[in-house]
Amino acid sequence: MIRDAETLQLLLDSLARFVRERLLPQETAVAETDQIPADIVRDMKEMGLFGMSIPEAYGGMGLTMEEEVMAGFEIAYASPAFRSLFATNNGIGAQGIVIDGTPEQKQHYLPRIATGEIIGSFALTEPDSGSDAASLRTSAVRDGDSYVLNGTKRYITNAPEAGIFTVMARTDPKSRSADGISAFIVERGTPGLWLGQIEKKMGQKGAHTCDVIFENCRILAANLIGSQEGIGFKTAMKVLDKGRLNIAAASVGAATRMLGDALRYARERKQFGKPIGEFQLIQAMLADSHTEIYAARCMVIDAARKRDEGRNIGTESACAKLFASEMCGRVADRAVQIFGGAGYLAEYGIERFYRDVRLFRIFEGTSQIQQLVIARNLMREAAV
Ligand code: COS
Repeated sequence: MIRDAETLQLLLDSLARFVRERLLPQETAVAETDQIPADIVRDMKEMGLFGMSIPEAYGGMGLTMEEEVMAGFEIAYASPAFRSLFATNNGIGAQGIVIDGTPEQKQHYLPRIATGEIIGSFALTEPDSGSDAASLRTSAVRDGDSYVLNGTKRYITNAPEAGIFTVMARTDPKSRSADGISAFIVERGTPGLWLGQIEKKMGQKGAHTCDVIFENCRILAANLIGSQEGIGFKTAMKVLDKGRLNIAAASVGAATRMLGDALRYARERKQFGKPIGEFQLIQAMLADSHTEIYAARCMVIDAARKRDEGRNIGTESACAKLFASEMCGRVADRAVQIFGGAGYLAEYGIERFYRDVRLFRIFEGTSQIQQLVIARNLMREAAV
């Protein structure tokens, strides 16, 4: 749902300008230093990018899902590491509170998330629990007015920067399934909360990931999301339904960028006496990429509109994430192919995108998990 087309266009134009004037010139430096410059972070905060999906009542922009994915298309034109810094505040690192938090939890945390004063991070995955998220073992034991957490979370995006973590932990030790899981807000600096080393990754340099370790980490019972035990897995799944749409939008934005770069190269690079873009085999790669980006874009917008209508979009967001992230991988591969030898060199930047976007097919649920979600939902619907 677009509330006011003119206002949205102003936002999209300012994002496009910010991307081209401020982010693109810094891409190489970010990849080399593994850091986003402080002045860019400051500008992101001033533009409100940390609070795009936080309700206006808590100081955010309160974008609808449709507006947010359109903003996502623009932002993801730059290296994914830039969006990653504020993506968790708009997505998985804050939505647990937005969707299921108590009024007090929202009031306490969301305003600071909206401004970027604190970074939110989402801690679901563990060393032995990834796709099978309901098998997680981190425990939270009630002790008076507190819970005591023990366990390790792995591959946690933005954990090194995070001010708060949404942590899924098992409150019912007798249960091995989803209904024994609860979600908590844990603040950085809580005694017993440790961070591991920043991981070396294939790509997305500038975006950081590490383990989050809880050793008798005592938190207030008031930080149980929704003030209710046993609903944490569902909270996590609802958060991921939205997060997967954000990744789908990022895939569309990154693919658009790579196609743009490949098209420019195909017009400039001459072989056999003419630009390679005039050869039909190159044209086929350009055309297929454009077609698939268009399809993914339509799918993401349709799913976003359905979410704005209040519909359950578990299937649609899985479809969008599956199709858009796989599409992005194909576009990355074709873009490298069109660049030829230059595509393999760091200097041209396209190999960096090729590595960066590989993550889209993995995080917030692998492509195989999206297939499983879609097929299971189809089977369930067919059975009623
Ligand atoms: N919204 C609301 N509730 C949901 C839901 C959703 N999208 N998906 C599942 N649930 C509910 C189910 O309805 C069920 O509740 P009931 O028992 O009351 O019916 C409960 O959650 C358990 O669901 P389910 O039985 O489907 O859980 P499974 O363990 O079989 O598997 C998958 C669920 C595999 C889909 C889940 O574990 C998953 O998404 N895994 C991937 C995790 C992931 O994306 N990790 C990335 C890390 S975060 S970057």
